[in-house]
Order: sequence, then structure tokens, then C-alpha cells
Amino acid sequence: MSEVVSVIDGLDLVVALADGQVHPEDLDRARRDARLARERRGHLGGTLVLALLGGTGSGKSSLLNALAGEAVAAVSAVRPHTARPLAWVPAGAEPALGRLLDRLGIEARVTHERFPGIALLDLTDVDSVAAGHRTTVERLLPDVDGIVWVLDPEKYHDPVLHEEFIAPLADSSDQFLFVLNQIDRLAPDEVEAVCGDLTATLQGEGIDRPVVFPVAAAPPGRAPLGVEALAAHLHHRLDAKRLYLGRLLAGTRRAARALADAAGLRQGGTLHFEERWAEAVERVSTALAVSGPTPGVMEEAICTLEDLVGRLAAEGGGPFAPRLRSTFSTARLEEELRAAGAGMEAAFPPVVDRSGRRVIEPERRARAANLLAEELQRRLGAPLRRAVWERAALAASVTGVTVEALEAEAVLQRSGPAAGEGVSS
Ligand SMILES: Nc1nc2c(ncn2[C@@H]2O[C@H](COP(=O)(O)OP(=O)(O)OP(=O)(O)O)[C@@H](O)[C@H]2O)c(=O)[nH]1
Ligand SMILES: [Mg+2]
Repeated sequence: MSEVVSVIDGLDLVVALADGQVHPEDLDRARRDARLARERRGHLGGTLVLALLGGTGSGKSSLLNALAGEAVAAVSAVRPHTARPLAWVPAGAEPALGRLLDRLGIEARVTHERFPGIALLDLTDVDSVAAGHRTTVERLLPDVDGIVWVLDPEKYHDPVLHEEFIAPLADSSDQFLFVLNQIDRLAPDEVEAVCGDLTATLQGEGIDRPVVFPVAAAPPGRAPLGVEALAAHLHHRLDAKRLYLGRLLAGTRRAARALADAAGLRQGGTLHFEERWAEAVERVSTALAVSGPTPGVMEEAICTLEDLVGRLAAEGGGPFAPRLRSTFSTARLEEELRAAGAGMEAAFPPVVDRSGRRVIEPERRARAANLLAEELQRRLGAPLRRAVWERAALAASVTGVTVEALEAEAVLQRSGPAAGEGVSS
């Protein structure tokens, strides 16, 4: 499956390969796009990953079970209970999710088909983790899409939770969701009052618009309350995330395309390099082996190579053209040709007959031509091929990113929209 992370990696590769082939401003723009995508907080993949956090006994594991519609996580009246974090992950989720769980050290994983696209992490309670472990939550924030703070009517004011965790992280509150669990233990009119009080407390801590869901995940002898509304909200978040990722992928495709345009890749060209090079070298080396580096032969040889460089440059177009022409200037072509010709003359000293004509038997001539061809290959063929190859590599990586992004977009579209998938079964 094509993954968002690898598409972003692909854009990074395109940027690296385009370095030197496009204007620095074009490069900076693409670099910024890749950085913005990377800096987004949350899991870079098609699954919405939410961590359940809260004090011990607030009902995190019970909430997971209520959403799952079955007993996935162990629940107990003995505190604290959940000692090993558990991930409830959709079947067929992207490999990046597995890597995220590895990074977080969550080994216990249960797959489900209930809410495609939604993963819930049941973590150990925050208050039995010694104070100062806010860093654990801080480390979690960039990797998960959201934190569901599970509170209960007794401890929703718990200073440890508020002062140690929620208030200091108010800047990340767009990733927060609050569940007031165990509302069955309150009288109906108290639910609203407690929710209002909680909302006011959170606002006082800098969370302007806290999203609070009153829920009873495991009311004794009754069906859960408020879980459908919470599930609908999670689906809404999943849709929003997929929409965002779809735009991100399309933006990545556009950024790669823009670099390809800036490098003049759309004009094609630089195909058939090997044939053209072999043809030019054959012509040049045979003429030089037969006649030696006379001014006329040299001039014609330089023209042949100039013509090759000119055609590669013109077909490549964009900034590639002047770069190739200046790297393989006429002066350089002449210099390399002279050096290669001198080497050939030294290895196969010419014999001149009585009438002053250069004589070289066919067998020696062929060897001289081969030697010259090898020299030209080393001096000009290899660097020319490298220049053409760099361009081809850029073209290939742009195509790679485009194809991968399109595939990832198709995967997102196939799995969405998520809204409306029922929680009650
Ligand atoms: N009355 C009532 N009891 C609940 C509700 N939700 C959970 N409980 C009970 O609260 C206790 C703790 O629930 P858990 O789900 O284990 O709580 P937890 O947050 O996972 O606790 P730790 O794993 O220790 O962090 C259990 O006895 C549950 O049955 C609820 O909505 N109403
Ligand atoms: Mg638990």
C-alpha cells in the first residue's frame, strides 16, 4: 500500500535530486512543502490514532470496550488496573501504524473491523505514573492524532491531571477531546452542570473551545450511554483527516510536478544517449586514427561533439540546457580531444611514407581508434552520462512520487468517507 510517509519521503528525494537543476527559489518552495507536511502533528497515515488518557479508574478501558462493542481491554475495580498499554487497530491498517506502535512500545494489539480507519490506544493511567511524566504525553502528541481525556464525575477536577498535564499542554488542545465518563452516577440535571463546570475549568486553563462528551461507558446493568455521539465525532475527525491528507498528497504531487517543470523535464529529451554517444565517438575516433589530429579532422571532431552536446541540451531544455553547454563548452571539448589524440599518437606513433603521407595498417588503426574511443569515454562520455543520468533520476523520482501519491489518494478515497458507519450493533 502506498503510504503518505513514503510520498513525503519521495518529495524529499525529488528535492535532493533537483538541487542544482532548478532555480534555488523553486527548490525552496518544494522544500517548504515537504517540511510543512512533516511538521504536522499527528500520525502521518490514513488511520486516525487516538490515545485514551486519564486518571486510574476513570474508565479508559471501559470506554474502549464500549466503542468496540465487546470486551477488548481488561476492566477492573482494582486500581490501577491497565499495566500494559493496548492498541485497538483497524484490520489492514497502513504499515506506518505498526511502526508507530513499535515506537511507542505498545506490544499488545487487537485488530478490529468495527470502525475502519480508527485506532484507539488504551494507555496506563496518568496519575499512577509519577508526576513529571508529562514528557510521556508530550512525546505522544506529535505522533497521535488526538488524546481522549477520560474523566469521571469524582475526579474531573483532579489537580494532578489539570496542573500536570492538561493546562501545560493547552497549546495542543486542538488535539484534545474530553469524555466525562460514568454519568450514570449523576442525576440527569447534574450531568449538564458538571459538564458546564468542566468546560469552564478547561477554558480557564486556556482551552477556548473544549469538546466534552458526557458518556457512561459501563453503567452497571445498562447499555452504554452517549457512546454513539462520541463515535460519530471520531468519524467526523477521521473524515477531516482524510480530507487533509488527500490535499496534502495532491499538494505533494503538484510540488514534484512544479520541480519537474522548473527543471524542464516535461520537454523530454536525453533519451537514446548511449546510441548517440557511440555514434559520435565512432566517427571521431575513426577519423583521428586514420588521419591523426590534423586541424581539419580536429575541427570536424569538435563539431560532432558540439552537435551531440547541443542536441542533448536542446532536448533537455530548462536550466539543464545552459548548464550542460557550459560544463561541456567548446574549449573543454577541444582540450579533451587534443589530450586523447596526443595519447593515441604516443601509443601508436604515426609512420610517414616517402611522399609524406601518414601510413597505418588496418589492424593498428583499429587498435588506435579503440584506444581513442576509450579515452573519450573516460574524459567526456562518463561525465556527460552522469549529467544525463541525474536528470533521468529526477524524472524517475518525480514519476515515482506522482504514482505513489495517486495510489495513496485512491486508498484514502476507497476507505472514506467514514461517517455514518454505525456504532450500535
Ligand atoms: N458506574 C459506572 N462505572 C464505570 C463506568 N465506566 C467504568 N466503570 C467502572 O469503573 C472501574 C474502572 O474502569 P476501567 O475501565 O478499568 O478504568 P481505567 O481508566 O481503565 O483504569 P486503569 O486501567 O487503572 O487506568 C471499573 O470497575 C468499571 O466497571 C461507567 O460509565 N459507570
Ligand atoms: Mg484500564
